[in-house]
Amino acid sequence: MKRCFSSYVSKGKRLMKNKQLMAELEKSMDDKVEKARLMEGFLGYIICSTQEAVVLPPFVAFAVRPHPGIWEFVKVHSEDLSVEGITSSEYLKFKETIFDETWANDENALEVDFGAFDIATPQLALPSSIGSGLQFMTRFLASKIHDHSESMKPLLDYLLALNHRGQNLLINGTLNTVNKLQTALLLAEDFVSDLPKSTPFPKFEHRFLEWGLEKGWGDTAERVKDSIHCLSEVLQAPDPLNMEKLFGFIPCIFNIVIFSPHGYFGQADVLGLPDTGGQVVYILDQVKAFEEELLLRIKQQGLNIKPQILVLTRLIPEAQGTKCNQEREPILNTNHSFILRVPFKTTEDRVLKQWRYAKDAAAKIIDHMEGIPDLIIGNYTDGNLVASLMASKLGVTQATIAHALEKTKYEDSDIKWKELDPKYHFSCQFTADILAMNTTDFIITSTYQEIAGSKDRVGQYESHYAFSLPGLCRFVTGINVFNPKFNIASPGADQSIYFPYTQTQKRLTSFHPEIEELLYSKEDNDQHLGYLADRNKPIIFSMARLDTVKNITGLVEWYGKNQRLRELVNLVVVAGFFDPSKSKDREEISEIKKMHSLIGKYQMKGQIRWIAAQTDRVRNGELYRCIADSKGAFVQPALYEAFGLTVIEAMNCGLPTFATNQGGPAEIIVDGVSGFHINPNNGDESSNKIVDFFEKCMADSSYWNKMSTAALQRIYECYTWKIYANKVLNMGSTYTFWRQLNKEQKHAKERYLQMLYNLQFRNLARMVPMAGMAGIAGEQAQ
Ligand code: UDP
Ligand code: LCN
Repeated sequence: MKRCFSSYVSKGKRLMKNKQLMAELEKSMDDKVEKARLMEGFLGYIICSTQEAVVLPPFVAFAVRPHPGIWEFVKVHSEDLSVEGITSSEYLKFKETIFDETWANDENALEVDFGAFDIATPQLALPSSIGSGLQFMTRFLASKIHDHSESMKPLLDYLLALNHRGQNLLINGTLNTVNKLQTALLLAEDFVSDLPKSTPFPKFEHRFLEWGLEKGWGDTAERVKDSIHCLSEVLQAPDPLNMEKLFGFIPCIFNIVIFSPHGYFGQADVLGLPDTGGQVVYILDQVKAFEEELLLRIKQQGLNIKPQILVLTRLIPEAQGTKCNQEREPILNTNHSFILRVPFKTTEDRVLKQWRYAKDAAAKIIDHMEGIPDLIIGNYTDGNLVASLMASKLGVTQATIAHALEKTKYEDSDIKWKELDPKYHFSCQFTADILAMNTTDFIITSTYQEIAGSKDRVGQYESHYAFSLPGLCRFVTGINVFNPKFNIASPGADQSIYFPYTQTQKRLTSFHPEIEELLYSKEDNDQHLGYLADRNKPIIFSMARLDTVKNITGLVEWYGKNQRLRELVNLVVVAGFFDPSKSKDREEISEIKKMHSLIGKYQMKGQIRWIAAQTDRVRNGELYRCIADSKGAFVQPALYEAFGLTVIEAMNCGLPTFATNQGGPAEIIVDGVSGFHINPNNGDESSNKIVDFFEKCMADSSYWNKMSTAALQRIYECYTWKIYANKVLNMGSTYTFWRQLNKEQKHAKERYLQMLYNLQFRNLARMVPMAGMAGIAGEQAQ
């Protein structure tokens, strides 16, 4: 160990990642038995569990991550090997010393610690529970209002405050004590028990009013009785099951605002434009799911209320032929949901006024909804920041979403922010992210890995736990992933578009001639390149934006190199377009060139079909199914994928799917059961796994069907919009109650956040050059 530590410090001060630490540890030990013993020892354990270390001779400071979400900081003296625990602040100072020594030694450097405000907030303890915030919160709330009737008062206040446009719901002001409420519930339950189950609520509404009970309990006597009984149980002795049920039927959310200001947000002709990938698909599908669920709940609550959902985005005057210059647009396949576009306005000297967008948007929303919303949801940095400003100002419950955060995309993006700022404005972006994460009442994520990563990979949110922007701010606690505000609610795919290939009655056969042309015609044109000589072979299919990270060129190369695979199947990819001179994106240009060169290098003509980006989702649905008809498979080879909508679209169509083990897809698919994981960093292993599957299918014709059915089963159990909408609406009502219960602490934290926003963020935003406005919107998402 001494040899190892002396090699660590021999090169002077530096930052070392786990791989380097392990490599030097290996080099310092030649005896195998000794090595095994040392690895099991305390220092061996520290090194193995370390994400990164700071070498400041004679010390080495370690950021140890023994489990997802759990961080410990220690420093080791390289000569006597003494170990001492240090705080996150001390560790960050060590790290800063490498990049900005003056700042690291400045006693007045700005340190922000949001952990200081979380003393009264219950925290999860088990890494495996991270992301199950709602479940935990329900249990916590049940215990919090458990002991005596005085502790029930916040629940009573919450119920008394329920209303829609001034009309009381569930109870009115006459039931102003817990005892009075309990008595009324008892009388009402007795009364409804004697009625036929299907008696509609209006038939006995007048009796309820006599007892101080209002609308909202249910549409029939049976449902009303059930709801009343549930509340009585909670008031008698709260338990998590009844609490969960209670927050599932309480009528508290009718109007939702969703912010997604960046990029081109539209319903047609936008897929493929900067920043318009899965994000737009996700929001439009989410709106439809919310509306359906709200309508169902409202009906079951016995109410006659129209829900309203607004997606707030930016109005783009030069809309490039899209509808992004229209102020209001109804959302297709919904009855009460709209896109509302508000421009980014500047003052005469062309400076974007702080608050201006949030203020303009608030006025439009209130005008459209004729009141304030019940829930505000932000998306990505800018959307989450505006949502935070507005939710704090209006006192409304807030949620944030950001399936892909920027910080983990670039190594050391925090500590090296000064280098990257001219291009990416990370100082501004990370500060905004931290403000939003701490302001919001709950955070909706798509998978566990998004929050807390995996055993070896740090989660996207987790990377905001302790970090430093030297010269600017040291976040000693940015956000803690054990906070119960974190929730996993995975998206689904629109099942009216992505349905199984076996549902022959629903199949969109009118698209078949076009799809036939797209897949099999022999001539090249601006829609497709290359051809498939043997159309009897199954097709392996992929579809993605032509970004480096999507690794479509990786898949093409794996295929090119694997003769066995080439003999068994054809390859079809939908990605980007063919003429590099038509792209403005450096990455895309290089990927286009790489595609051409790979097709030439491996002489793949006759086996590969490259199709240009496709914007018609409905036809794409049928395309997935036609691939299933060929008894093919979908392959998602990304180097990293936050969630991966194409994976669940393919699975919804009954297409066996191979997807990257880096990111969300690793959770969506259970390897070997509902699909397969592939390692994007090991092409040979991945392409052989695909061949093995097709060989097995040839030997056993039922195997393909088995995998297809298992993919569908996985989707129906875990990845539908119905499950999503139900979960998120329950979060809305539960966290609204928690906001009320936690009022004082939330208020104190809000004041601290306001200070950071005003004194720090606004100055940073002011420094972003005006000409880059479109650039910021364009570069930060996805
Ligand atoms: N998509 C499309 N045409 C294309 C490429 C992608 O319609 O040429 C759709 C795809 O079906 C999916 C979305 O765009 O709905 C991509 O979402 P995903 O989560 O896979 O990746 P993202 O683009 O968001 O990184
Ligand atoms: C952003 C991504 O990077 C994808 O992985 C997701 O599927 C998409 O958003 C929708 O959430």
